[in-house]
Amino acid sequence: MKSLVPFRAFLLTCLGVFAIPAWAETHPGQDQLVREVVRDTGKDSKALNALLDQAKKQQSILDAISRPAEAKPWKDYRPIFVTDKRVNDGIAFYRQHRALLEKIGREYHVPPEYIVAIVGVETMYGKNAGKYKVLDALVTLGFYYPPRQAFFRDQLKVLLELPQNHLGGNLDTLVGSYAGAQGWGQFMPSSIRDFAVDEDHDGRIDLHGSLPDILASVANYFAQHGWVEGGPVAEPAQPDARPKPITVKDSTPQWPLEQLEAWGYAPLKAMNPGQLVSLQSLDGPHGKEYWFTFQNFYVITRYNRSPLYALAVHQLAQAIAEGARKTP
Ligand SMILES: [Ca+2]
Repeated sequence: MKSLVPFRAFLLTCLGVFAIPAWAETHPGQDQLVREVVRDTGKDSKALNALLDQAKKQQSILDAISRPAEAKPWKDYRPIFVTDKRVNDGIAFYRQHRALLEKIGREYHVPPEYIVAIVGVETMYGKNAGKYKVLDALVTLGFYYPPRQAFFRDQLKVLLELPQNHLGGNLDTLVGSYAGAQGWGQFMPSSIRDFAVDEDHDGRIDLHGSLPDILASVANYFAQHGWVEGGPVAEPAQPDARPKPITVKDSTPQWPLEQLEAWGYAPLKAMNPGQLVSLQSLDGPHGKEYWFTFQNFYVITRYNRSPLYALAVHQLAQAIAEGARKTP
């Protein structure tokens, strides 16, 4: 018979002791993590252990993180994220919430269509915000996933340290992605701590249930990462017969446009030749695609490091903006 009594409580009952021996921890490294959270926040160790004791390692989470969509080439990635349905739902969402979106856009100096595109790509406008318990996800990846254990352990620590009014629900019932990201914008705990905002001023940050909080938090994330109001995101580049091969380690703009032109990549429209750009070459449906990418593209990659992600968000945003401009 499977006992419902947590393992630690069972041990304590058996042993009749109140000190918690290191070997009694439910997850490897739990005691040390709890000590750090207690040290840094003064939170109660019993309550923290109770939360962690009932969190479960889930093999499905370890499986899910091993097959990210970003491993696909652009020609297969784009059709997953830039679909007619996602565009049309985004246009409808924009029209329905136009006043709120445009107010937030003015306040944070970020175009509303990019805010809409983010919640569209992340969760289909809130419809798929995740089905995993956030605690299970971060316990699984923070304690049982060596390739990125340090990162996820840190996110778990931040989650345990977040004030209750930043969570939009009780910690032990919150759900999110397999990676522990929450809400319509899929914020990791450190992003909730650093960038989420209480836009509706009710004293809580709720990225699950408050549309103003959800949308303004995405806008604030972009603003704090250096979005340039009115600046370009990505523009097609036309290679000449023998363009210089270029490898970029991330999409930080690092060359003046005229340098890339000298290397064999021409813009399709007039742009400031001194403007700093980077270059992406992607495997598109009709062969190689080249893109000049700018500071705002780099900002989108702060949300998700993949250039495919950033280009999908950009193209979805453009399609939504075009549709939303037309009369409903
Ligand atoms: Ca709020």
